[in-house]
Amino acid sequence: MEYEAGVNTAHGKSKRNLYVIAGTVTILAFAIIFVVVLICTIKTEHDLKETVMSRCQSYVDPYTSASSVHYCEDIWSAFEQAYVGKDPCSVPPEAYNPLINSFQQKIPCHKNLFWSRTKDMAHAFTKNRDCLITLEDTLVGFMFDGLKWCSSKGSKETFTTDCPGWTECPNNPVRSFWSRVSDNFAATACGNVSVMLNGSIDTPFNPGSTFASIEVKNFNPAIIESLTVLLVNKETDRTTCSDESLENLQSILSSGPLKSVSYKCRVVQQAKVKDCIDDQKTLCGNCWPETLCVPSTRLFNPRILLDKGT
Ligand code: NGD
Repeated sequence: MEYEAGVNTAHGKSKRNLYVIAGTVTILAFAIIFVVVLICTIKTEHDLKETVMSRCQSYVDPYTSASSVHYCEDIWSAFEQAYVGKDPCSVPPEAYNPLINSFQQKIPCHKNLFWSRTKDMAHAFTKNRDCLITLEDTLVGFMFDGLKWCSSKGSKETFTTDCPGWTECPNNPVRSFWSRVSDNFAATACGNVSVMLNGSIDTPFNPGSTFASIEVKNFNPAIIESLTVLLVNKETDRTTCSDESLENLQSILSSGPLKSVSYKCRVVQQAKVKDCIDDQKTLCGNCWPETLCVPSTRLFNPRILLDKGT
């Protein structure tokens, strides 16, 4: 009997121990998950701000003796106002108006290069050449290119994962950002501007693209003189300036409010663009003859034209 009682007590104790261990493990697991989620949440917000701030400072620093930290902090605050605490499908392009108004960067006339389905080529070109400038070479484009962000209704946080995709809902924070800054880049473009289009796809001028649906629509005919299409063809491509989609672009320009904007089109071999990227002795104007491009000298640097908005 005594033996049995001893066995029962020992059995009871080990059962209790098991419960205690299981309970502790469960609590620990929840605590670890909670800490990991907390760190991830703080880290994503911190990572985005850190990336954006360091891009901003690296852009602004070489051209100012004052600290760029406050300048970039102000831009970051104006940016956050657009989407923090909002449903990630209810952020319209106008939500970025405070960002647009938080600073100014004047792009000299004849420099704007728009692109559609030619991002890498356009950027490789402007990285080595000062004669043209894409949106992503301007401060606001440079700060946010390739990044993702969103928040949620009533939240104070910024997330960089599980944000709506480009086509998931039109008024998502990233798409609306690019719509608003593209609109501004186009609306302020002056003189002879260019667009690099892709001759390897069926519709180089695609009505659904940001270039067609936002940038062209926001051209200001009072300040834009001409648009030159640089139609980039690979060796085997046979796309010409008579492509139907380009004729549509031409007719958009020749009728309606943009009729004072003259239209030009050049077929440019991809290999020629690559030569121009690699060999900087070729003058910009010779990369696609007859383009109204000034020689590749450091006539200006857009960065020094940064100014605080009023
Ligand atoms: O269906 C899509 C999609 N469409 C566009 N994009 C898409 N992403 C998806 N996941 N799904 C995004 O827009 C993607 O990041 C592309 O790299 C980018 C540009 O799309 P593209 O090549 O079709 O060209 P767009 O004409 O729509 O817009 C380019 C012009 C150019 O003159 C810039 O001044 O509009 C300005 N931009 C717009 C959108 C995004 C720049 C960007 C950018 N830097 O990410």
